[in-house]
Amino acid sequence: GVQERTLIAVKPDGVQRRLVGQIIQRFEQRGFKLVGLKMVQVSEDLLSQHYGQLRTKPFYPSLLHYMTSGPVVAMVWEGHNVVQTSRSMVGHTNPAEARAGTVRGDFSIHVSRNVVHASDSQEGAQREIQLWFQGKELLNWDCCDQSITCE
Ligand code: YYY
Ligand code: MG
Repeated sequence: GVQERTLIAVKPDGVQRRLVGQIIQRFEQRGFKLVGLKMVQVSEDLLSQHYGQLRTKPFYPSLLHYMTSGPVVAMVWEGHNVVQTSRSMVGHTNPAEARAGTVRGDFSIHVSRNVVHASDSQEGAQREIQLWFQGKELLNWDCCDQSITCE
C-alpha cells in the first residue's frame, strides 16, 4: 500500500565513492518519500542481526568486515510497492547480472562491493527498519504531490 516502507542503505563503498547523492536522487525522482535518513558507523552486533540468515556463508566474515569498514548512509523510503520497486531499481545482487539502469548495474562490478542494500520483502523491511531506526527517527509527513504520483 501507500504506507509501505523499505530500508535502503548506501554501503561503505558507495559512501567512499561519493555516490550518496545520485542514489538518493533516483529514489526521489521515482516518486518515493524519504521518511528517515542517517549516517552511521555500523556495529558488528547490528550487522550480525541484519545479515543473520547469511551466518553460514563463506563470504560472511568478509561481508562483516566490509560493512564495518566505514560509514553507511541508511534511509527509509515510503510509497506504493516501494519494496519490490526498489529491489528492481537496485538490481541483481551480482553486478555482472545487474542490468544497466539499476544502481548496481551502473555503479558496480563485484558482488562483494555492490554499493547499496535494499530490503527484499515487506516482512524483511519491517524487521530491518526496526533494527536500524528508532521510531522517533522516522517522520510521518505529507508530500505535496502524493495524490499525483499514486492512487
Ligand atoms: O539482498 P542482496 O544484497 O541483493 O543479496 P543477499 O543475498 O541478501 O546478500 C547480502 C550481501 O552479501 C550482498 O549484497 C553482497 C554480499 N554477498 C557477497 O559478498 N558474496 C556473495 N556471493 C553473495 C552476497
Ligand atoms: Mg538481502
